[in-house]
Amino acid sequence: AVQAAPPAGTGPIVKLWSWNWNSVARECVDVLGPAGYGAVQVSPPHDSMSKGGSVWWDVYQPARYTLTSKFGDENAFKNMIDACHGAGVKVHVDAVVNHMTGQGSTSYGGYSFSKYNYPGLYSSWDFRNSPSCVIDDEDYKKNGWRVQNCELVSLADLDTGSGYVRDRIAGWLNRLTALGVDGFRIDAAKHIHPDDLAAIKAKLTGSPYLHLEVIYGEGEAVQPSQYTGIGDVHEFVFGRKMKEQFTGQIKWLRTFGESWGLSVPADRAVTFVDNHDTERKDASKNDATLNYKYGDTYKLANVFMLAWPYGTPRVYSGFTWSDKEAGPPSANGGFVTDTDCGNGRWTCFHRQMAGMAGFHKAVAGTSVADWYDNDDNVIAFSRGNKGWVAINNGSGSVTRTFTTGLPAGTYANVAGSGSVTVGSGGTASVTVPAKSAVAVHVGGGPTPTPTATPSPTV
Ligand code: LAG
Ligand code: CA
Repeated sequence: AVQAAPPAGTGPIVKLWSWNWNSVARECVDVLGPAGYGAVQVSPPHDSMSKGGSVWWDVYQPARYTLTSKFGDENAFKNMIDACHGAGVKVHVDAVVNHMTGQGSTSYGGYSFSKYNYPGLYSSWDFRNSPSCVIDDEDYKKNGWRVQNCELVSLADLDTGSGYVRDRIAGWLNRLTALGVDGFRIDAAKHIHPDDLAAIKAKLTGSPYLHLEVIYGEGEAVQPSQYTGIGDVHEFVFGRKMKEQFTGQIKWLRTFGESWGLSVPADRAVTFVDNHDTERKDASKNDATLNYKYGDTYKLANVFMLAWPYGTPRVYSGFTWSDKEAGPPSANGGFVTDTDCGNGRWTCFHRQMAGMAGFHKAVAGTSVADWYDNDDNVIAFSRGNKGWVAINNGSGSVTRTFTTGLPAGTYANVAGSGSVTVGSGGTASVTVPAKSAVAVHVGGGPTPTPTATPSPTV
């Protein structure tokens, strides 16, 4: 199979994490398609061990490759794909293929299994368990073999060197492709040897877009660069840098790029401010990221991600939490209930970024120009003659005349409300309130109705 890179002008990925299939289907039609999101990444759809809805992480323990999960059945899954495709949105599936379960014996499909025994699918000899070993923290720096062949948090590690196992994994992914799935996020890709992953990829039908979760760690034995020949790779340094900058001074972002020590080149990177793992990290840890609890700071970091040219951005949208283990809203023994963006249980953060999804799509292929900063926490830049953005991460409102690079006209602020009027010289007087952003692009959003006294503010 050939790696299909997203074509220029494709909208960003949105990860609707822990959403059920019916809710994703509705969101594709109502919000994602109209906003210009290019793809939606959904949670693992396989049958998994079940903790009755009390935790979120049960779905990272596959029990069987059937579409019987807490997010809905095969019909709901298929309907979701059709609805999303109808709205112009591709569907990416979270593929958990490094391992099976580490505990328990109840699945959402009501099937019996144990750690190294999955009737009809895998038996003891399909795992690297004689003797079994568990990955230790020190292995990451010292022993790449153990990172890929021992158990990740005691989860039964599949022998991905075996032809039988590779066939089962490829068969599962190909079934999803046959149902219309367009791409896969490969869970724990760092724990699968690149040769094994390449061999599985060679058995895939069609050309699904692959993005691999290979978490960068300084000086580690397994590096993202070992995987960029197989698919795009998740850029974990990006989120760490966003936290550092947006809790400091954002003027430094002027030079943001590979020279900052990012772990994946721009044309191979999937960038994100946070994901379901990093949002739960203790804030004191150096791999912790911003998350929805940071409010406007989080929002501004996402605006920057969607406005700055680096990789394929992915907006994250999960459920609200205080207990790090707690599962999504559910009923009837753990089945995830329909998303309600108004009940406070879901962040629905991607809706706040809907306008910026369109911005990202509109400015594809253009370069950064017209940089401005106030030597502190306000920045602005244009993207060719297609778009312009100002980000105020400071505590006071800023009003000034900016060079926008845009043709004269009035544009809707897709990062907030109000509009910007650009004069014939490409300049505009704009007010950017504290902790907010103004973003405008050619062809984006409805042209706002001019008011009696055209106000060039937000
Ligand atoms: C991932 N990427 O590589 C996922 O993004 C991450 O969320 C998964 O961990 C992990 N790899 C395995 O797919 C999550 C939780 C773990 C949880 C695991 C399996 O962060 O805490 O482990 O899913 O459900 C749990 C218990 C462990 C236990 C393990 C096996 O927390 O204490 O050892 O289950 O029984
Ligand atoms: Ca492995």
